[in-house]
Amino acid sequence: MKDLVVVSNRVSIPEAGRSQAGGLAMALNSALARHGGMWFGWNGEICHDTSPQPTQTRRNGITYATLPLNAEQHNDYYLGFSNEVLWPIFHFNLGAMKFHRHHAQVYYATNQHFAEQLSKLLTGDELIWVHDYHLIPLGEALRRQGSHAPMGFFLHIPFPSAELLRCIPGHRDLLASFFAYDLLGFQTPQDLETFCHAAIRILGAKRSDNVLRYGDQRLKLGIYPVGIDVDTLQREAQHSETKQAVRQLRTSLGGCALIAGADRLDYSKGLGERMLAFEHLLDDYPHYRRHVLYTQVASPSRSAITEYDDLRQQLESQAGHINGLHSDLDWVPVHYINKTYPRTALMGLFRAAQVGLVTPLRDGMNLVCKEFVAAQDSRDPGALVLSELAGAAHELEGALLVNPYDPHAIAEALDQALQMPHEERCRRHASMLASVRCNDLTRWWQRFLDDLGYAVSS
Ligand code: GDG
Repeated sequence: MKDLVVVSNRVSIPEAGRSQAGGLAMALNSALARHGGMWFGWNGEICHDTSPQPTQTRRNGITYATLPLNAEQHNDYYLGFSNEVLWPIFHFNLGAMKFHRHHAQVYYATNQHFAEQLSKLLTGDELIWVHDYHLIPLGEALRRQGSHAPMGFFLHIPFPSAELLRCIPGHRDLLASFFAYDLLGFQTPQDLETFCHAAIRILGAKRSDNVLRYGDQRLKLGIYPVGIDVDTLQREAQHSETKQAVRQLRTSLGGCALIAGADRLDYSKGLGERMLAFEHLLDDYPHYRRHVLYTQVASPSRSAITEYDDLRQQLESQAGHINGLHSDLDWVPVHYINKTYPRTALMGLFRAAQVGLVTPLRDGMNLVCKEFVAAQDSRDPGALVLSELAGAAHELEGALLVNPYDPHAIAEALDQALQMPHEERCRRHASMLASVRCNDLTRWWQRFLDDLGYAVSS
């Protein structure tokens, strides 16, 4: 069996006694534990070296080869081209794009540097799985280093239309670089179709079913919706009920219905529109005043980028405005929290909520809504209000789907969710839980690696 090499922009090495941060990290660790192998990427640090070198750490049979970024790479590759060009364009937000030719050059150079460093660690008998938009040209750079390994790429975020892609200077090269991989995975059928359309239209690629040919390169495409570890999250949510903080949260509700959201603080998550929607709920349905609370956790993210800092200030102002206008001495309607909580606390928050509010303006998948479903007590589940522009909307038919740009429509859906009869809540929740179980996290990585031609031992 070939060893597996996972490459992602960011790698967090598990530390003894500390719970693993994200579900996705747990999934990739479990894939690596099953196959043996290595996880390569940035360690989150910034250094002064011009050519940072990786260091290797072994944990539970997995090698973590991580390297720092230098200041230029951090500014131009990570903050610049990845997060001020690719992230906004791939989320259909042309207005947030800030292109600098030098950032694009450093993006390619950093991918080349990663490929050179990674190549030194490869034996030639591995299967390589590259993740996300920071590393699109990595496969091409590895091929230049002489790698013939089976190589797959998974895009966690949406793929933009050809017209938007064309706004990125150098988009032809970027698009062509996908063809260095053997398998390209997307979250939804729509992303796969927009990619094919762009490759055919811009590059003149030829399609036959889910295979694209460009010159002598052949690229297989597939759909792999990312899921969650349902059993673990259900256990955490149940267990959270014994925790004092969650008990205090329930007591503090004082009989009010709780609407809950928890997201990275990112303009793609539609947080401003959500605040407006909650304000419309209080204005248009005044009987909810003093009977409903909205708690929004917005965990800090990419704060070195101006748009993210502006959004933080905007949300503080919106929450302050709603509370200033609507609060009473014994009732504060919005709890806006700009910090990162342990995952168990989030699961406790979701379990205590009558409504999960997840309204990204665009999202590759969105795991929060799936986590909300897993956290519910199936005897008395909450309802989910979900953006129709999240990848997860393709799977969660039991959610109340809304257009995230329409705060009045979100307020109407909130009203419907708050009034939803018990029988309907149970029916919708059962359907969503079945779907979340069907496409769980293990199935995601197993299907991807199977399709990459790797025999996964069960
Ligand atoms: C990208 C794509 C795709 C949030 N606040 C806290 C916290 N979170 C956790 C959530 C969830 C994760 O962060 C966010 O995942 P999402 O899927 O919602 O969004 P992105 O971070 O944008 O992820 C997305 C995903 O990749 C996977 O392919 O679904 O579309 O954009 O797990 O629970 N976690 C903790 N504290 C917080 O305060 N511990």
